[in-house]
Amino acid sequence: MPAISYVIAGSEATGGAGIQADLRTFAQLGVYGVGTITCVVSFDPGAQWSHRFVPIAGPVIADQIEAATTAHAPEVVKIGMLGTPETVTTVADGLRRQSWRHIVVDPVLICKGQEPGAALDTDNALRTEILPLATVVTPNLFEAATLAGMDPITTVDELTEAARRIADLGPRHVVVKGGVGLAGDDAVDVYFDGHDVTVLRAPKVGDERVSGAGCVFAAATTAELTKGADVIDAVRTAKQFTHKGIVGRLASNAPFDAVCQPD
Ligand code: PXL
Repeated sequence: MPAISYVIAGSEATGGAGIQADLRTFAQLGVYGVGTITCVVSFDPGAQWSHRFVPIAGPVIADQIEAATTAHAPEVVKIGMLGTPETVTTVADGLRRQSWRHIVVDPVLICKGQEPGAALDTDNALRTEILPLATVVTPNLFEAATLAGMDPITTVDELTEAARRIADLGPRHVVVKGGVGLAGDDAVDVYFDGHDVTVLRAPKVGDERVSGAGCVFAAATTAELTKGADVIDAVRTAKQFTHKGIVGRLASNAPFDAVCQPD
């Protein structure tokens, strides 16, 4: 029987990020992917590719969670974009219905199509309702600064302090991704397991953000945890996998490249 990885996330219609990237990553890493859709993001080619965002109704999300978790017995789940406070509550309720070996949370905080006040409510709901359930959380620089309340973060020491503060919100394992936003030649991530800090480095590939990198990193971590890896090993594999996907990036008619694994 194949190992099953479950993802609860948004659809991103160009296919580079969101649940499309998650399910592709699961397949590439050899686990059977099951997905629940929380919202639909369709960039608008007629308006500078700005975000168009449509949430899925709460009861429809709850039905999907019921179907997925009743048909299968997933032990490891990834949480991606949720998008509204109502969705956060629906997903938190769904997660609490069973026990999990791991809940990996990619704390996708903003969507440019959303009105700022609504986005803040979603951020707060994520912090209070989802982060306490997480075993692993993978914020990028911006998300870490917001969650840790320490904007801006400009050094590895500050990245480490942010990881400690985010661990205080509940998750046992925190990976803060410096990415291209932190100065230097390397993409630096800080992993904190509640006791020890490990700094992970890989050479930066250019200095443009590549769409889907955060989704792929958290999905790869989820797949590796599903297969039985320790968190630090899962994170190391995910970083290598994401690095390869950034090198193999896919250009399109959209003004951003997307992570793409080489054949
Ligand atoms: O990469 C973050 C992200 C996650 N999930 C969805 C998205 C995006 C960015 O656009 O649309 C659905």
